[in-house]
Amino acid sequence: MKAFVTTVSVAALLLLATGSASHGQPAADPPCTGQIHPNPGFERGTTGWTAGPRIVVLGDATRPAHTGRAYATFAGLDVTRSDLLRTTVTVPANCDLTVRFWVRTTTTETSRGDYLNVGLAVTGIPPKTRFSLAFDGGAEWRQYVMSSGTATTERTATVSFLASEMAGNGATAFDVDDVSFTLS
Ligand SMILES: [Ca+2]
Repeated sequence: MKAFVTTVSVAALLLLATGSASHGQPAADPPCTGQIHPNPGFERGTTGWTAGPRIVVLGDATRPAHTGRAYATFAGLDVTRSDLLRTTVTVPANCDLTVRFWVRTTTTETSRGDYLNVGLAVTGIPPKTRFSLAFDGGAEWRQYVMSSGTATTERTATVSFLASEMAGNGATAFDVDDVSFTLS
């Protein structure tokens, strides 16, 4: 009886293995569609992100999120410090990755001091700052877009938000929400 059960288990395992093998066999390229980040709007805290402390916050009536309740916030404390938020996704071969994000800027500065550098690092391309935002970014949520371009091999893409502020001369806070990663 024991032997019989074992045989059945082995057969089931073989069946599973064969099933999954044939499933992945034709290796059809994954479709270049859809939003691929698990937590683009920070509603699940820092899940899917590497973040310093205090970056993800819950909005309130005076500073609501772009959508949902949560967003990421940087600087605005008028102390000398920096904060980093980043995440990495996989870009399948022959896919283009478009990253869209929203930023709201609250400032008492009248010239460039505190800043938020938004970088995109893609396999095979030197990392680059795509946006360097400062006090003049606007008090309403504003959308920014950047993309990876395509390649014939699978790549990783890392998006980073690096905020830097200096004490004195006013303060600028940058709020970030809905950082979507869409394949096309
Ligand atoms: Ca949100």
